[in-house]
Amino acid sequence: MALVTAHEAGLAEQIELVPTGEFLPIKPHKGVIGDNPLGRIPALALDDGSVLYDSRVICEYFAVEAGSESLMPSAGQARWRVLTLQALAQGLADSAVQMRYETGLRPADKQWPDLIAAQNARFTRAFDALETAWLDDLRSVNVGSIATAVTLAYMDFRFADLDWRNGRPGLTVWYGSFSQRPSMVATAFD
Ligand SMILES: N[C@@H](CCC(=O)N[C@@H](CS)C(=O)NCC(=O)O)C(=O)O
Repeated sequence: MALVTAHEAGLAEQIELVPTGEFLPIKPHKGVIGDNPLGRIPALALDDGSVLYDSRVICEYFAVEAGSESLMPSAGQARWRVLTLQALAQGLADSAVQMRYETGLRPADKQWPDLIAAQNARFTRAFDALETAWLDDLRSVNVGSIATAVTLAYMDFRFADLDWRNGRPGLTVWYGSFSQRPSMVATAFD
């Protein structure tokens, strides 16, 4: 999300990416912990020595640095719609990352089926909300639509079997187009 926003803001070339290598919650990364006590990425170290963390904060920073009112509206109804869409997509992404740890990392005999079922139900509700309530908002390129596209890309990357496109034609067409943006192509999961 941060990198796509950086590209859309025209700031990508000013960012130096620092590879972390293997990145697991049970093995906190020493370098990242020094920058973010939560031990999570993304974290953005600024030239003045300060560090920003959490995608939402970094995305807003890029939008403000670029002076882009469209990427992150500064006031009014437009701002609340963008922030709420971003929160929906970010909440979905955070749950998906947790689900990845639960199903991909935790030993099978320690997994909790009720939690997995509840997370899957949450994914379904969020995909349905995007299809029924947010398609108009998704037409603009802003931190909310970017968060949505990146989260759907993550779903394709890690949870393709969930088949989020099934029964959601509007979201499918929207993502098919948005994912072709140079910012998305340049930062695609591999
Ligand atoms: N809401 C946070 C979530 C960040 C997040 O969960 N990042 C993952 C990247 S895969 C992470 O750092 N996981 C390691 C951990 O949770 O210890 C954000 O968007 O910045």
